[in-house]
Amino acid sequence: MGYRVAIVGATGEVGRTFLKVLEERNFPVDELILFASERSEGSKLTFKGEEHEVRALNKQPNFKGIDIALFSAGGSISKEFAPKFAEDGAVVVDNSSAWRMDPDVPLVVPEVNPQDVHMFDKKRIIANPNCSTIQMVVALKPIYDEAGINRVVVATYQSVSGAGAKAIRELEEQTRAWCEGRPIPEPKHIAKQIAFNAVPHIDVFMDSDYTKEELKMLNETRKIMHDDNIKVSATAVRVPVFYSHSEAVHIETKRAISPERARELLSRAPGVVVVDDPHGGAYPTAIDAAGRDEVFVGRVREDIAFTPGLAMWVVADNIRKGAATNAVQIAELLVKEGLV
Ligand code: 11C
Repeated sequence: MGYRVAIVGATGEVGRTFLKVLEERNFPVDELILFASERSEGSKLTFKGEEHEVRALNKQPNFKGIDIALFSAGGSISKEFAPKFAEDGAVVVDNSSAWRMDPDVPLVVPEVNPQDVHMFDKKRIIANPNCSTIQMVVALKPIYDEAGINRVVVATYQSVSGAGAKAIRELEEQTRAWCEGRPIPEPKHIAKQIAFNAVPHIDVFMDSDYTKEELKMLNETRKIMHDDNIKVSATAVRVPVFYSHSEAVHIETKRAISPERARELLSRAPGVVVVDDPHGGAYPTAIDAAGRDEVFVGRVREDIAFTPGLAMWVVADNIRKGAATNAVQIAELLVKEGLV
């Protein structure tokens, strides 16, 4: 049996990747209904060799007959439309930050807290975490289970695709201008020039002087791990990379764990690939992870500053595992558990 699947925000970076991932993983789709803004109405996207026309979300009288709706159209669209889809019978998997901290909405990474999908019934909405959180918790989970975790200090190196297609074009245009000896155009979508730069400013600054992106890494990790005692101090940095976020993660564990044991646990962990032979030149980079669904971990070593502790380097495709793939995995869990 297949499902009637809707995609909201179908023409965006994540929306298009939903289509690819559903096709690649052969998700049982009986009917696909694509929604976007009025601007994209009538445009066509291909799924399994067939063209599907995009409908304007705001012109639909109702959303009846949809089993699963995958949303990636920004927080305000999710706030307004996710409850409408849910009321009309769909289970919504939402990629925005709109519902993540709602106590009645589970926040799920299938490799970490798959059991939480069962708690979707109050609102019929399941939230997909932020990309930088997803890849970090997938790598933390086996360490947490073995040795416990008190605190994490993380610096991120985030690709421009996290800020959408316009930011990808901004990096392209600035780079082209520099190569052609022209003045670099003023930044519009990233706070400062991103070509040949590193910008420690993702999302808005909060009263604590951390950014919202950085606080998501704290709050979402606590919710996913069901542990309000974990401390996460993040510095989120945009770098001139198109796809994949990289993270330098430093962990204070509760009990000692050797790098060898951590590597062994990580290599057995679902969704993780260990690439760790630094003297032989093997460690993951953003380019290796782009287009892949796994979380890549390398540079596992004893942390010098935290005792007991570990340091590691974690890389994943932010549009795939950090967004579309994780959401489709949630939909797969719903099917497997008989919840749709
Ligand atoms: C970025 N992590 O790289 C952000 C994008 O809360 O879903 C995703 C923001 C979010 O800019």
